[in-house]
Amino acid sequence: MNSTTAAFVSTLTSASTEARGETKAMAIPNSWKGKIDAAATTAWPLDQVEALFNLPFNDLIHQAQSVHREHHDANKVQLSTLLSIKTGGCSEDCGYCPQAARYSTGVENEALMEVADVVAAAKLAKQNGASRFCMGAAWRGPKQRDLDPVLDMVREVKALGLETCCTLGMLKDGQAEQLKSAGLDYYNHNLDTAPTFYGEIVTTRDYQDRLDTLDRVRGSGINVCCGGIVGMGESRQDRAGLIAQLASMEPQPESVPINYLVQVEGTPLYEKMSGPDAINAIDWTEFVRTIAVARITMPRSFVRLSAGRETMNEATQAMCFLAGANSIFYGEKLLTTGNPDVSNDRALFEKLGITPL
Ligand code: SAM
Ligand code: DTB
Ligand code: SF4
Repeated sequence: MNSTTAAFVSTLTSASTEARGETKAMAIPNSWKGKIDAAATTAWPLDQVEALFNLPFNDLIHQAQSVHREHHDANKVQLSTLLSIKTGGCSEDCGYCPQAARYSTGVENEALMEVADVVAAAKLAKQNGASRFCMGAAWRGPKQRDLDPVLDMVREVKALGLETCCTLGMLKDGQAEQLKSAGLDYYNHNLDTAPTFYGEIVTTRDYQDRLDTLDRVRGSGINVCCGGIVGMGESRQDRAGLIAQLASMEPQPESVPINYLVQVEGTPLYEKMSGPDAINAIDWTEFVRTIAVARITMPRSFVRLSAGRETMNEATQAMCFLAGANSIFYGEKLLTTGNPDVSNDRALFEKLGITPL
């Protein structure tokens, strides 16, 4: 972070102290816009991100909406449709994931889909109004024999006039370049949570593995889609740690999915968050805060209100849009779990005067 941005954030820090009643009411600097611009290319230390989280809710949302309007059309939301092209049976131990082979979640394993079936699903997504089609595979990472048919899928989906996205796990040297040549626009690979909490959620690969794949994606010229999950029992400091990592990437990710944990029976996190020894999941204000802090710290990124919308009411989703979310997963299914009906999303957009990008 450069000195101008640091000065601005230090205003926020003192404002949040003031808001706790220690001094006067918060004053929002008139000249903050230029300073926020600087944030797009500078690091965000953890304490400065925490300071944003600690702001009074109304101040935080006001700032997030102001940043949002500076960089985006406030009434447009981008629509991405997901398809699980290879389902279940995954070797990894991600504590949230219904597709890990080691958990009994009821997900049926399915081999890699035929290219023609993927293209048919993409056509339908386009007809329904999606502009991006995201193909997800339950792999630790693709072997070359897995990647070859995926390259065909990317080529054919791209030819339909859709933006293409893949999430296939960790990439080895040269794989991102092959995806780029096939026409891949975005690669999704999430940091999931803060480095300090990551070991509680996943042990079969580490944070550096995630960062290495993200470097390969960036190096190939593919746009980076990288975010995380909240509501996994992490602290506010961990949520700030995730956002600080994302916002400090140079350049920042073009797309930032913020997922609210979908609690799937059989996963360790279901037991932790819903079982007899349940700890409290975060409430809606904390989720909206996470979206707002992502928006302020990553002003140009598309912030996606991702998994978990099925358990959110319309008012919470509307607050997320107000806080700067400008992308959603659109279609009745995420990968293996549900998502709001297209007709419900259309009705919500109508009520809010939002149109698809
Ligand atoms: N296997 C690849 C990987 O892990 O990168 C790609 C697919 S994986 C399912 C994509 C992302 O979905 C994960 O990184 C995680 O952030 C998100 N995800 C998986 N299960 C979830 C759940 N139950 N709730 C919210 N997000 C979830
Ligand atoms: C992302 O951040 N969320 C999506 C997408 N990237 C691949 C996946 C959500 C998965 C939710 C659980 C499921 O449906 O299996
Ligand atoms: Fe496998 Fe990805 Fe699920 Fe982890 S999140 S278990 S890597 S499918």
